[in-house]
Amino acid sequence: MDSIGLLNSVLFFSFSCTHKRTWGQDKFTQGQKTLYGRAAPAALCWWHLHWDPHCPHHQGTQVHLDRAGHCHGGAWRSRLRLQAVTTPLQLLVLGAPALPGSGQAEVLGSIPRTGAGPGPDKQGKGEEPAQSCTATGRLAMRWTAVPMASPRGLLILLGLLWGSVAATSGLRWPEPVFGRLASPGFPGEYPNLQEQRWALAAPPGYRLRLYFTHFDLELSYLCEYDFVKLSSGTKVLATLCGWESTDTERVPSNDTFYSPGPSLDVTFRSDYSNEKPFTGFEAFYAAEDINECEVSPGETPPCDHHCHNYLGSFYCSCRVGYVLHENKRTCSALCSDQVFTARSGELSSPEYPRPYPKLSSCTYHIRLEEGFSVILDFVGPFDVESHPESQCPYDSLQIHTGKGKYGPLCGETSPHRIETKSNTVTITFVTDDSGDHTGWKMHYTSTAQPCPNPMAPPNGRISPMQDKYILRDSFSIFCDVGHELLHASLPLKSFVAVCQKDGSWDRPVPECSIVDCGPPDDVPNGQVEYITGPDMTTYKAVIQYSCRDTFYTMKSNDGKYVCEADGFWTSSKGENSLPVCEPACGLSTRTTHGRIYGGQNAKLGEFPWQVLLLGQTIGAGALLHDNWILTAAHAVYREKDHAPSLDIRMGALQRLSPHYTQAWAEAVFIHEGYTHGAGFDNDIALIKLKNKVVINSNIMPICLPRKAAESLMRTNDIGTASGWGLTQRGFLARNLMFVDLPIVDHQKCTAVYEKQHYPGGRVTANMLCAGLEAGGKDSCRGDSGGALVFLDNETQRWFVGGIVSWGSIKCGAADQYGVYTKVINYIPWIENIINNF
Ligand SMILES: [Ca+2]
Ligand SMILES: [Ca+2]
Ligand SMILES: [Ca+2]
Repeated sequence: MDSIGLLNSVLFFSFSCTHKRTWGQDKFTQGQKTLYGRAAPAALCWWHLHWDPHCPHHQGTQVHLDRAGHCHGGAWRSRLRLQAVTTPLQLLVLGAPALPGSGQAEVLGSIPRTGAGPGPDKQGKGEEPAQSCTATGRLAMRWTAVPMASPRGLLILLGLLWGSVAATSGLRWPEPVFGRLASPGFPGEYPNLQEQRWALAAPPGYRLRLYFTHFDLELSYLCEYDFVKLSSGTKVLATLCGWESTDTERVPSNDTFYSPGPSLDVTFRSDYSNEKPFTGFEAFYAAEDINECEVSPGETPPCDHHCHNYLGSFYCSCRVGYVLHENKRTCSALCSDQVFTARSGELSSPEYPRPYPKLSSCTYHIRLEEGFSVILDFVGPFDVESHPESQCPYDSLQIHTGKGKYGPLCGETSPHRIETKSNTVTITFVTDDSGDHTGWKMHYTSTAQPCPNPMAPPNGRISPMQDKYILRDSFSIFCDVGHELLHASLPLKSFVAVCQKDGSWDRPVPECSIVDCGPPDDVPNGQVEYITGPDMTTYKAVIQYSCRDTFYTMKSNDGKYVCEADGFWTSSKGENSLPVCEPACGLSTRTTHGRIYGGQNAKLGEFPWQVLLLGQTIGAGALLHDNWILTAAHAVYREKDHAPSLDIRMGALQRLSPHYTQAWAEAVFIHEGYTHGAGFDNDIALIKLKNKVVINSNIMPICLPRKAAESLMRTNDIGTASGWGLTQRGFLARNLMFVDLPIVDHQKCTAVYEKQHYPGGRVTANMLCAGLEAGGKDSCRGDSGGALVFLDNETQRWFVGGIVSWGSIKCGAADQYGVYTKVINYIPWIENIINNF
């Protein structure tokens, strides 16, 4: 299979059919090549061979056409094998295999021999100058694909294919091929004028191994007289003669000979004479598997990736990411439809910079948003198989945009930058089945119309800062501390502008306006002063709250507030809530202390917490804070459902005085443990006022007892009761009266009332008793609900220790005591109501 005549030259083939051109151009350099075409049934197809009759390398070229077919996807897939050899000029068409539905081949021409140029057989072996030839001649071979006669035909074919598979799977081994050859008369002298030929044949995929155990032939120059010739087809493997090797003649000695294919011809010849007797030869042969996967250095391996030998043949497989081409040898890369959407990136031929795969068709899509324009820059070595006179006939790189196309590109010169002016680019890379070239690599970038560089507003900054902003680029504006984004007088939480495809920003730049906390809220009974400047309410402005007069004290903070960056007035404690001006409690102008018999007229400001309740009966209460009244449950029980009818008066000494402060009840809260008419346990109630009363020296709440107050209300400690109740004379007092009373031992008081058998008159732990054993001082009817107050020495404030509740019918009688609701037992109840209503 020497192919001197085609060394370094190129023949071109093309394939066409009546239905459709299915295979473009192909080329053929040397050795053998399998061409593929796919033809629909009944299509008429041609293979065209183009060559140059004046090219010495094409002369003496012989082309073998071999044909087989198999069914694929319902159509016949025809295969033509072309083999170039150097021996006599004719075109051979090998017999078609007798497969059903296979076609017929017809030779329409042959390569003529022209006289020009030396014949290839005259050339020295392997010394052909590197030169390529153009194809101008023309040879056509017609091929008809005949449809199958019936579906049964297909079944027969499949059966045959199955049969061949079965043959290789070990069910039917080929018959062993081996034997012995010897010269006539061996081991005696061989006769003259002998010509004997052995045609040895091995099964397909096997070769023949032959070696000599004895060799003794007449020696002649170039073995012209007697010889043993080993050949395979037209190829002579060895010509042997003599008994030992010389410069020009060869004996087999210990050599083992292998046929290149499954056949080996052994020819023995002797001429008319021998100078002396020669004993001839003895040889042995056997068939053995060809390991197609083992190739000598420099030879092309039969498989692209992995080769797997087996008895009779071999097969190929591919690495991950590749698929075996239908030629069963080539590994095509799985490289179609790769999509790139980033604004820049890199793409390259598969395996770059190692040689790219054969018979592959790669597509790369760069898809960017409209408005972008893709720029392609080739980086690194560029090497795509090319042809000096034809435009990229083998491997080619093509670039398509919506507007145009670039390429095909091939060769070894890196193409220049391509500014596509398009946002979508498709790159196609198609390779044929030969050549080792490293391919290409490109870096793509994108550009778009730039937007004008943004300007930061005063007191604001831009992020990120860029030299240039193009499509999709964005920037934010951040205001300095104490400033906020404002657009068209409306505050913005954040601001991001995006560059659009026409090179404009999608929204205007806002301003950074100083934060304004606005006018501070009013504090009831308080006032505010601007410290920083008149009516200054912007960032860092300071205001100072203060309570209106000495009867109010500020609670929760010192009243200094600053306008912070978040737009809120904030105290030094970090609170946004307003300070509270709470009324002071328990302040009295009273100076008289000590024991006074009977009641005594009170002066203005001595009992500023005293409240007169005029409902269905007369009662009393004590002001708590500036909108609550503490009283006895029995005193307001009848008003609990008609709170608005309760007439509440404060700030007057005279019960009937027209000068008083009027208040109205919003709701009455009776202790849930109180049962009217069934004793006086839990005799406590709260009245919520509709409006807050203004505190002054004549109207001021009483304090609630502190935890430590228990120690101030022990037996014999003095409390003071006040009210307009019945006096010793049996009338309601006109002027507010008060009386100092000592606390009575609780057991003693309990025992007194146990003796009396009052209906429901039982002293409980929620009560305390006060009065003199001798009598004469007491609270009485009409005083109900009034406060029994004690002075807290530590705070110098008065607090409410008891609420006038009940007692003997004969007020002030000896051995009888007034009974008061023990307020300290109800602090949680009071706080719960006041905080929740
Ligand atoms: Ca001879
Ligand atoms: Ca094999
Ligand atoms: Ca190639």
